[in-house]
Amino acid sequence: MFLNFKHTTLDLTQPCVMGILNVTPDSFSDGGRFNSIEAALKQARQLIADGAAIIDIGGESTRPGAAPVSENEELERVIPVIEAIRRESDIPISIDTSKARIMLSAIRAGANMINDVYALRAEGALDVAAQLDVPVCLMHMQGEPRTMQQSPTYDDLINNIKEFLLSRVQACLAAGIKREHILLDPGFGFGKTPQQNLSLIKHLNQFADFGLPMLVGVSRKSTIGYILSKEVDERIFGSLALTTMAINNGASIIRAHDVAASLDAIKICQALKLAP
Ligand code: 7PM
Repeated sequence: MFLNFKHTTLDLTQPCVMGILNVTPDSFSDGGRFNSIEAALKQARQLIADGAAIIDIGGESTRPGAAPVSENEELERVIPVIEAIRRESDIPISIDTSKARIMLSAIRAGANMINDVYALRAEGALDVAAQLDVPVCLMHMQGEPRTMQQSPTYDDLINNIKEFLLSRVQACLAAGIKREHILLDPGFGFGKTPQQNLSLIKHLNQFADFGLPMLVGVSRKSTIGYILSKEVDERIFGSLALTTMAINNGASIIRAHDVAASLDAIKICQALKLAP
């Protein structure tokens, strides 16, 4: 399977890592705008050096529990960083947003794909994504980021998520988005209990029925903290264990903070798969 960006192609025959670049006021010591752009750029260089195939830039409008961010604020956070990375690298950049205007501006500024935890359900998002003609990742989420962890319920977890993803794929196709541009994500951590999150990874191969590449984000998430009783900065080994399972069950792209470590895990999975 291949993912076609405007100027490059990503070979998904072997799984790859999408490195996370958070561009939020608290993710970098905020000594003014220039400093925060410089800090983000430095982080991006590290992700690239570590072997990221894609950089995912998010201005935190979609984070679980996060207060909504205004459109202008999100633009001011994200666009200068995209431009700065583009000045020195051709690495595919993904914009993590649910807002149509951010998608449009980000792609104009040099981003190459859309990563939307809201699966293009926000006003105007479907049409803008179709117009932009770039790859889109459709993620499953039950409820809204602010409240989704309160009491997630499903009558059949895997099938409910499959039905949702199928309906979003159909909406995308009807809007004119190319099938080759669609990626699916079951939404680990988005409106699911720890048990439900684990089921997702265990049964991930069921989402392969769509024949579309799967993206999975488990990196440092609270389900790992729940199992291991560890704080967010101590979850790297737990993240790698889940990454291994996700890869074995068919994931093509792993969205992660710890790119070098994730890539090692992926390479071991691949080597094992090819072993006699
Ligand atoms: C707080 C809680 C801050 C959770 C940030 C997060 C995914 C995503 C995120 C994912 C896709 C994080 C999450 N998670 N996009 N954006 N898939 N496609 O851990 O799992 O970064 S935000």
